[in-house]
Amino acid sequence: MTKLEDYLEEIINIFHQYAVPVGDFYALSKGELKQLITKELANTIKNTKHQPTINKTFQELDANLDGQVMFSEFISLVASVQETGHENIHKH
Ligand SMILES: [Ca+2]
Ligand SMILES: [Zn+2]
Repeated sequence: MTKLEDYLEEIINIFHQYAVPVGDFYALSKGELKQLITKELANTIKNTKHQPTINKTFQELDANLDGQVMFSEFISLVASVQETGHENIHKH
């Protein structure tokens, strides 16, 4: 596999480490999302002890409002973190 393919698979693996099965798919509860962000995005998303920040992030990700964050919703967090990271590279 290429570096990019490895990276894409790793995002799935990390999601599965924190998500739990919900019917036919996996999803994150708010607590599980908080765990994932706290442990895996420790250098990127600060303030994870601030519950309103977690609540807001969860609400923004839960596009279909079912109270869970499924993989397709989770990757919008990955995309926005990367977008910020990319912008920072161009800031001097
Ligand atoms: Ca959802
Ligand atoms: Zn660029």
